[in-house]
Amino acid sequence: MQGSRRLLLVLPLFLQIGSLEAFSFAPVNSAMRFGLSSSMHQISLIQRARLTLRGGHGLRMMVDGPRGNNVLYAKRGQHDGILGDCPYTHKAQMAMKAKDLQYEVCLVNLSDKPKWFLELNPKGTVPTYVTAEGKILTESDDIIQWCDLQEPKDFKMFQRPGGDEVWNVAKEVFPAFGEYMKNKDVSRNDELKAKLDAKLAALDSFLKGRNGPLLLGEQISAEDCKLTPQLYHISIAVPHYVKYDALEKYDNIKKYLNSAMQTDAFKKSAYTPETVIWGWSKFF
Ligand SMILES: N[C@@H](CCC(=O)N[C@@H](CS)C(=O)NCC(=O)O)C(=O)O
Repeated sequence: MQGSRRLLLVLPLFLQIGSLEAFSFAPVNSAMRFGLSSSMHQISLIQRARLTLRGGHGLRMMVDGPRGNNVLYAKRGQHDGILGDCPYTHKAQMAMKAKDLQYEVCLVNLSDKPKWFLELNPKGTVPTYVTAEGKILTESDDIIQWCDLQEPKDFKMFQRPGGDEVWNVAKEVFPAFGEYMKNKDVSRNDELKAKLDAKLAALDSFLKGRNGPLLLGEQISAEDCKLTPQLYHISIAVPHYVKYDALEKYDNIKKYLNSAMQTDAFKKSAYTPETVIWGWSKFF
């Protein structure tokens, strides 16, 4: 551990971090459908200070003290110690987990950004990753490119053949979803719903007949890291808030999402469906 202002505690096995109890809520239907475990957040999550210690798991904890190298700064969720909903952080973490990289996660309250975080990344965005060498990466694409330079170097995620072609179609989906979800003008609802449906239809027909199970075959690509967290949001937030299963008729998308969600990279980097719902609650 670097950084004199940080204190790392290795908790004995009989201690428990009280807020881990918050991880044990029941997964909602969509998560169960995709085999997502609500306990996955216990993996490699570094707890910030202010937690109550009550007995249990042998976890390492970073007591309030930001900064240091090999730390990924991510959005804090609905409680202390809960990873927040951010598809860009999820994208970066999927790539890091796909490469089996070890690092710490530090959760940042984006509603009340600490001064030290703004000094670290004046844009105030997550993911922010400080590499082991102290290089500060503030864009998820840069983090994926950095992952490509790590061992095993022959496993590349960025700019694989076919990636641009997939992304040309896939990139249209999330903005259409966001526009539909954030819309306050009731008279535009049908139009925006139809627009999202058209983008999903285009993606579904693009995926039809392709060799899977992932977008570019067996190995995770940068496009999987981008698209899976986005489809994950759509699969949860639309049925929850709009009572409409946007993916229902799109078997190729569902098949793809199911495969992507079964990867270790996804499971080790995902936040729970409840956190997705919490994240979108400010628009409803
Ligand atoms: N282009 C950035 C986008 C990152 C981004 O927009 N992250 C959101 C959270 S999902 C954020 O930090 N927003 C700032 C805020 O909420 O104040 C990337 O790909 O890393």
